[in-house]
Amino acid sequence: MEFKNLSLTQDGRVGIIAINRPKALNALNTKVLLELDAVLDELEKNPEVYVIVLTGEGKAFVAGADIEEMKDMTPDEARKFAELGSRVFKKLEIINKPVIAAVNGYALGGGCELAMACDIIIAGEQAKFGQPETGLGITPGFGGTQRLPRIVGTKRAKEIIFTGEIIGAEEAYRIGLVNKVVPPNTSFQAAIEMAKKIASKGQIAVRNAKAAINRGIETDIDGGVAIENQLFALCFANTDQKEGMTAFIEKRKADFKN
Ligand code: CO8
Repeated sequence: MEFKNLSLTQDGRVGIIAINRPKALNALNTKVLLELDAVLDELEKNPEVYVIVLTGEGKAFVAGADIEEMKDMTPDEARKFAELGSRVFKKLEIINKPVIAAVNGYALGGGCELAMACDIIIAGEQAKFGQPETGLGITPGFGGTQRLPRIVGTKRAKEIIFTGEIIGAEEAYRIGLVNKVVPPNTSFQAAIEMAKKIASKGQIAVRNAKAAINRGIETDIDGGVAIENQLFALCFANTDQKEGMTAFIEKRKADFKN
């Protein structure tokens, strides 16, 4: 598929999605969401891509859902828009490859929600995060009221959402919203480096670990451990496990094929 609002490129085993509406600070409208939906399908099926990096062109990661498009929506249209975004973000969250968000600027509203649906967030020092929706007379609509408290706890999430406060990268790191803060304009490079490190590991193991964490966190500890046991056992059904352990015994670097 040809994309107009984002680009898809590849660096080795890393698939790179860059949302490309810089004049509107990469605001998410229906077209962007549909392209994101399609690009994720493409990446999920592409056996050459092991890890995905998601970023935004220009000075913003994503400054939110498109206010222009939402302004005159009826409640029914707003629900459909919220459901579209939520479905695409869920696809991103559960896609069978790790996704790293490289956030160099604004990640606000739907942009913060998009970053939170990724597995890992790397922020440049000048990155800004927040859920300013209450200032627009709406609640977050792409999962912010659900993912933010799961990541930073209900007290901090309520404060951020109720006040609409915008926080910097260091504060986002302090509360556990981002994994790493790097110097300005280096988040993309740092994300690629981390992606390549992940791509050098056994990919069945990486994917099973992602599924175990995502599925387990939504259940109790016994259910979660049962999910882990199953996915752990499945690792023994492919050659990566044999290669990884044989390489250890033979004191050489593993050469994973999957
Ligand atoms: N939607 C549409 N256009 C936007 C958005 C946006 N979210 N953000 C920025 N833009 C546009 C601006 O209108 C402007 O366009 P133009 O040049 O044509 O005037 C251009 O991008 C550049 O923006 P600014 O001139 O404002 O740039 P500044 O550097 O001065 O300010 C800010 C940057 C602080 C990021 C500012 O643009 C801003 O506050 N943006 C809005 C942030 C926001 O409120 N985001 C939340 C949106 S709501 C949301 O995401 C809800 C998600 C769930 C939806 C569920 C649907 C029902």
